[in-house]
Amino acid sequence: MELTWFKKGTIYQIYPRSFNDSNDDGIGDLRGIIEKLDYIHSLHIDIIWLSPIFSSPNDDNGYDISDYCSIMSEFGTMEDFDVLLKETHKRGMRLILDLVANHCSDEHKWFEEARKSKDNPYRDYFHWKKPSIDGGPPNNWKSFFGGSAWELDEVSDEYYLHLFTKKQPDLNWENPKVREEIYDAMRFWLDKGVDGFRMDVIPLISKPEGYPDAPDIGFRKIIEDVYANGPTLHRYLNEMNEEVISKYDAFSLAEGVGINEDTVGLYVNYDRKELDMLYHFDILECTIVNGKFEEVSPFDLVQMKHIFKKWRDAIHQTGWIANAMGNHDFARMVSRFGDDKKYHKESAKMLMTMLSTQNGTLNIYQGDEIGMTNISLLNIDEVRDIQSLNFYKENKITHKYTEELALEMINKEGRDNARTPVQWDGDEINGGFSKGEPWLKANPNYKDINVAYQEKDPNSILNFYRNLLKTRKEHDVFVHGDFEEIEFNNPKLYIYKKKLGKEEIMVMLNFNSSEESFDAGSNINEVEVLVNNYENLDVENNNVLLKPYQGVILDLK
Ligand code: TEU
Ligand code: CA
Repeated sequence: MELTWFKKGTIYQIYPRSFNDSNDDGIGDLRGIIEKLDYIHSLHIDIIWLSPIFSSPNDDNGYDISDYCSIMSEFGTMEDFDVLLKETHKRGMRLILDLVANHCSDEHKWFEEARKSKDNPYRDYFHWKKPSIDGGPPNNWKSFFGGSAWELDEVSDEYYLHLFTKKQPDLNWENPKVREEIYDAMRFWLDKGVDGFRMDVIPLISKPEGYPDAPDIGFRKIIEDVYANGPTLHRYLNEMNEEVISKYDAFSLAEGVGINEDTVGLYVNYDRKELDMLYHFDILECTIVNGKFEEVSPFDLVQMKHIFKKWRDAIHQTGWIANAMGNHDFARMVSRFGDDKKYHKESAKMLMTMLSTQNGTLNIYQGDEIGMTNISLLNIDEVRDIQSLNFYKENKITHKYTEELALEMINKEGRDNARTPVQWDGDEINGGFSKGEPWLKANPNYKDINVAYQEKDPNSILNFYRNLLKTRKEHDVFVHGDFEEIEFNNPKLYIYKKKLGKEEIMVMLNFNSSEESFDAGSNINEVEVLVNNYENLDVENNNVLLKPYQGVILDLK
């Protein structure tokens, strides 16, 4: 297997709205990103992924696109984009865009036309159905963001499908014209020199024939069995690859919603020529039992080890995946999987030590490199995320939870946690993100957690990430290799050895806030320490004593 640039590369995800605001209107923008390219480069990042930057009424912050070939006015101009691309390439980095092709905005020309009449030439770009006998929606499908997935269009007395908000009508991929439109948009950006796409909810593009009711199996299973993995999906992914992606030096990174270890191969196995990689939801959702704002389970390390192992085995030597512990849709990784108070620094470093030694392409989300944490929004007026707002509204009707509890759940799981402005400087207003009023408030802890302070501190999370990512570049065994698990059922420690040709490393991670010891099995006193989030490693004979949240990588060869 060849370790191509996109396999070995580290991806840094930017959520442009929250990254850096160059003109102080409170919204991050492309010029703001350009200002920070040297910073990103200094992290040893290879690939930048931009969340959607296309024209959009921003019902879902750009995941509702009204024109696939123009830039959202708040973010800047096409000229800004061209500069951004050029400057990214100049630094030896690549740039990928977020292709939202399952749905578009209801303000896209296609939908505005389609809703005019039943015989409009664009009608068949979307999914339309007559009401059920009682006049209600055609089936029982629920939207990801609450309520029915169907919206009645008064003009034609037909419903259209929207798996997300009603301002995000699903595109009908069975229509060859739709596919051609999307492929043309992809070519437009690839011809400019873009290096690939992250593909939003791509497993959902093919709908089950006849739109059957979903069985009562819980939302997560419904996604897998009903919404995702549709009958024509793989034909289209193959077509997209053949007609577009494969013609360029570019790659596809799919959002693996609704995919499990049994189906992943159908998407990413090399011989199928569909997608280059995907990131799955099992780690991101491992504390979310069925869906957001329902049941939450405590973080369980052994379960997480099983997940990593399961996915590793599923694509072993046949395909490729990417690994992420955070993105713009989930609460902050250090708050979820580590300790964002007493052991903030230690746990943030340890978690990335783990992620960077899992097989696959490494995905990092903006702000995690300084250990940004969840925020406590004080009341519902401070909440911006449509998913959280819809949950709150729905709860006002159902009264399932008290209003206090609903807000608490939003603060724990809501997407705004990951979307607060990046904390550049502790001495500047809004953490240096903007001098204007930010669209979502900055986390007040920017005074302690910020890039400027961490630049000066050699032991900061930021400088640790730099060293870790640089080390990863020098050792392919971080990126892939054969695993040997040690003490697999230990609920506090995650220990493994990895081997690739002549390279061999040992990774030792303590997920606990107390010291933990284990028997290393052989003498590791003499070996080189590649990475360590503490100054020392405590070894006596074969016995290793790991400090709270200590993470160490040893070079065994
Ligand atoms: O996310 C798809 C998705 O499955 C999310 O709805 C996810 O389940 C949820 O946020 C977790 O509770 C993608 C984008 O990443 C997201 O930002 C968009 O809102 C969504 O698609 C619609 O485009
Ligand atoms: Ca701005």
